[in-house]
Amino acid sequence: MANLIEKAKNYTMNRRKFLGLTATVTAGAAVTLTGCGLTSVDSTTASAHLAGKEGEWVPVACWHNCGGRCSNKAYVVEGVVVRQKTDDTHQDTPDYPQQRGCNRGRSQRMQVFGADRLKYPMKRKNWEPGGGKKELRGKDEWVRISWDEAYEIVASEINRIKDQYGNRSIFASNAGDFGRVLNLAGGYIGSWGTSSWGSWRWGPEKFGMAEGFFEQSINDRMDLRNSQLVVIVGGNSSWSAAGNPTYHYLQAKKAGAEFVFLDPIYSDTVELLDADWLPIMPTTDHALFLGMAHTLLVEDNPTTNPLIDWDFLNKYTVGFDTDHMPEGADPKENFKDYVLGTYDNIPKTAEWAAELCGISADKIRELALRIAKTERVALLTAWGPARTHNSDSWPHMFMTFGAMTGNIGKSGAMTGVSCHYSTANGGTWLVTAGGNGLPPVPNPIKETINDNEMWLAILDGKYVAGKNDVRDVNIQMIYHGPEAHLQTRSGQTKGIEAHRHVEFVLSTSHFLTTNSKFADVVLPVTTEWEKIGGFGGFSNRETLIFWRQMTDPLYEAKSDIRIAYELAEKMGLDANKILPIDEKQMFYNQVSGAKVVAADGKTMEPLVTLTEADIQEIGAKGTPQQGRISYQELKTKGMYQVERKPGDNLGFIAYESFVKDPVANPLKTASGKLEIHCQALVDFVNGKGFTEIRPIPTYNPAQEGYEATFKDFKNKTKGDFPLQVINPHYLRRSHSIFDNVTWLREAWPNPVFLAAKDAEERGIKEGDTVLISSKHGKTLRPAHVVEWIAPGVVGLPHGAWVEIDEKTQVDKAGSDNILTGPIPTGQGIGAWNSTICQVEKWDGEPLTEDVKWPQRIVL
Ligand SMILES: Nc1nc2c(c(=O)[nH]1)N[C@H]1C(S)=C(S)[C@@H](COP(=O)(O)OP(=O)(O)OC[C@H]3O[C@@H](n4cnc5c(=O)[nH]c(N)nc54)[C@H](O)[C@@H]3O)O[C@H]1N2
Ligand SMILES: Nc1nc2c(c(=O)[nH]1)N[C@H]1C(S)=C(S)[C@@H](COP(=O)(O)OP(=O)(O)OC[C@H]3O[C@@H](n4cnc5c(=O)[nH]c(N)nc54)[C@H](O)[C@@H]3O)O[C@H]1N2
Ligand code: SF4
Ligand SMILES: [Mo]
Repeated sequence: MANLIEKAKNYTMNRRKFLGLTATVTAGAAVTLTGCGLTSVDSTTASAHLAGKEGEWVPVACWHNCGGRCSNKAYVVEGVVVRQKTDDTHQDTPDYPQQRGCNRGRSQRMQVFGADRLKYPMKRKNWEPGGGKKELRGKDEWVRISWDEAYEIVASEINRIKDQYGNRSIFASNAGDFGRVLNLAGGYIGSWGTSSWGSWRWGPEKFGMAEGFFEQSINDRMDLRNSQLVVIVGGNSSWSAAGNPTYHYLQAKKAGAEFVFLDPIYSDTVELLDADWLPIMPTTDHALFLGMAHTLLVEDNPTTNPLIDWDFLNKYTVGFDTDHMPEGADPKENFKDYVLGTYDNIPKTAEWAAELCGISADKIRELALRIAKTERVALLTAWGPARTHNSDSWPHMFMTFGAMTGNIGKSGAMTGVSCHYSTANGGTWLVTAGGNGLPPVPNPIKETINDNEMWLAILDGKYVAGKNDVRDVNIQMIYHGPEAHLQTRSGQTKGIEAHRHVEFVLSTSHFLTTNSKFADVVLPVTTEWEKIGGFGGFSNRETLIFWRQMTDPLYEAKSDIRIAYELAEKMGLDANKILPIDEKQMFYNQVSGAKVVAADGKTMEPLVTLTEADIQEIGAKGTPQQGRISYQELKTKGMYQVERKPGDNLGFIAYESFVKDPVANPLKTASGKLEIHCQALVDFVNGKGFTEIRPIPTYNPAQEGYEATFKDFKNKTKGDFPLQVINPHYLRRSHSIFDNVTWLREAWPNPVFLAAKDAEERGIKEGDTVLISSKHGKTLRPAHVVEWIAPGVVGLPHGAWVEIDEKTQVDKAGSDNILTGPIPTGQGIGAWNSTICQVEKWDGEPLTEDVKWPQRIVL
């Protein structure tokens, strides 16, 4: 081992050798070494040394917001991760499937021990108090500093800025644990947004949808097998819901369900399920559903051709027609008359919808009738279609159509969100982790700025705080914590400008991410592999993943909360408020507070058996308890999964109690019913102060949606930005995370997906470097010319780290948010899938594959 450590230490000596190491990593053969603050050694040396030696499988964290949550284990020999594996704790069956990881999780060691990990605190070379050549942010050199100097700089800048401009001049869009010290120091302005959910975030609870939360809007996976038809509006689980969801869909298929997808992409999921595909133009689903509603209204005859579930509408909803209006509402403002065009003279016919959405009127009618004539339909949607401007009424429309067709609250019939961790498996949690017991440190400042407006607010000095409430603001410090918002929020071009505008930018980070690249001071933080242990959140309802520490903190990295604590001490604040209990106790609280569903299928009881010896081993205070799994077994297995069987009492039917007895179990709306006319939704959305909606689900075209690609929509003349660009969540990354991992760069190149027709019209061939331009920015990518995306739609995978070329000022990395605009609408939706663009052949230097680009190794 001594030789191995020596060799690795030498590698850390200089940058060139580090780059050499990176090449080894790229070749895919490196192992990782821990315990002495080192990164990688070449595989021959390591293998020779470690061959035949016994190690241990350690359950390790895979903690990203990736839509999955899987078992991940590292085989550790003498502190070296030799290989990784995933769930093999039980046989894999459709009813009781393994929780297997994806290729990102299996590459996790290349991230944790990457040669590009930040090793020391550092400052920008030209930084000076107050800024110092602020325009160099993003391109300056870095200088190593001690933790002491780092705390000194951060403390004095926070104090200087708050003395000079007040605490309202400090901005953090997700401060995480560091927020505790900012709060102790008087607080900061935060941000808000609908992020993942688009218009599903808050609006739907106003009209009665999604009892509890979105995961309770659909039935569970076992019940999905009772559906005869599954209609999925924008959803590609095989890319964006890793783990078992696609497998669950497959079980429904095997049980006899037919599948239809409305999606601009003929995805791997559509192909796997041998589904019917309707290539809809992004941002137009609402129009298509109105066309279907119109079809049903004009063709329905309760005796000869029953297509609408009038009983359901009459008993469970208000606002569908004049006879069923909520108290005090204008009777003209009903859904039926809107669809028929009674007052606006625009019947929302299938032909009207076809113009707007790109699906023919015949196909729209056919789908409407197919749904209406099938007894048990699952109407499912992921969030992609809702991450569009002005989509605030879209969930309302979707629910209304579900109600019209009676697909709510019954076995095999459901209408709701199938996305992220609850894709194809809705319901309440059957197993949960305990809280860590850390009391909050409240932020004295209650103001927050919408994500879409934050960069503009920094540049222009004002923001919208609500209807008729525009406020002045003077942001002079930005803090970046566990988020990648300069990369993942709209309007990145403005974001970069904003970062060069303020007096101080601080970032805590694992790598020189976009946030950190544009900062003045960067502090290295530990990954979960270096922390004490815990549970993975956002799993599926049946599974709880447990992980434990596998290495001491690497280099000089510290956790955010430790940094907050030490900074508070430096600033003379009451640091004990930051960490009133220690990290071991926080870990213990999560374990002892974990719960699992009892035999009755309802009550939750303790999950983990803890003995006196276990409590001592953890080093916490507590009392022994009896649970379902021993602490020692949990430490080895790394997970607990509730075993499911068809017909067990652990299933879930969304809205079941409401549908059984709407009087005894009303929804949380003013009327207690599903509100197709919903004043609360109007008050909420219009109250945000951006745009306005009506109480019934009317179609509101997106800024930068399909219609905006035309100069003259009537004559179908295209404008300067004739294409729509959407951002599929991509297998290489979890958002921006993993983009720097060379194994994944090699496995998943990062092209732009172009429809063959669009490519041909532009003389673009497979592999050509193309320039993608929007109103807001420009980026380059190699073209991948495909038949599986609707002509007119461009697929730019989400999350690549921006890389502005100094000569051309064009991004080379395919950063999605270089193209998006900072435009808040409605409830402040992150409206990434409503962006219009042009694509052309690039006549500059062609791109090289990004797997060959140098890693961002600093110091
Ligand atoms: N154009 C476009 N933009 C989008 C989307 C889109 O489809 N298109 N999708 C949106 C969606 S759905 C989402 S959820 C968001 C995601 O937006 P973000 O949450 O901003 O994205 P992540 O890349 O997950 O960023 C997490 C960051 O936290 C860092 N991190 C992890 N752990 C720690 C820690 O302990 N301490 C510190 N200090 N840092 C840590 C990671 O390294 C990473 O840089 O992106 C949104 N942005
Ligand atoms: N690999 C990977 N998986 C992830 C993530 C990741 O970054 N990488 N992120 C996770 C997170 S936080 C989230 S929120 C989820 C997001 O999960 P989703 O919202 O499901 O993900 P997307 O890939 O953005 O979109 C899904 C589908 O919607 C389609 N679509 C886009 N716009 C429209 C539209 O206007 N109408 C219709 N009908 N379809 C449209 C796209 O073509 C795509 O097939 O993914 C999670 N899973
Ligand atoms: S799906 Fe997510 S949690 Fe599972 S292995 Fe992949 S990255 Fe890790
Ligand atoms: Mo998300």
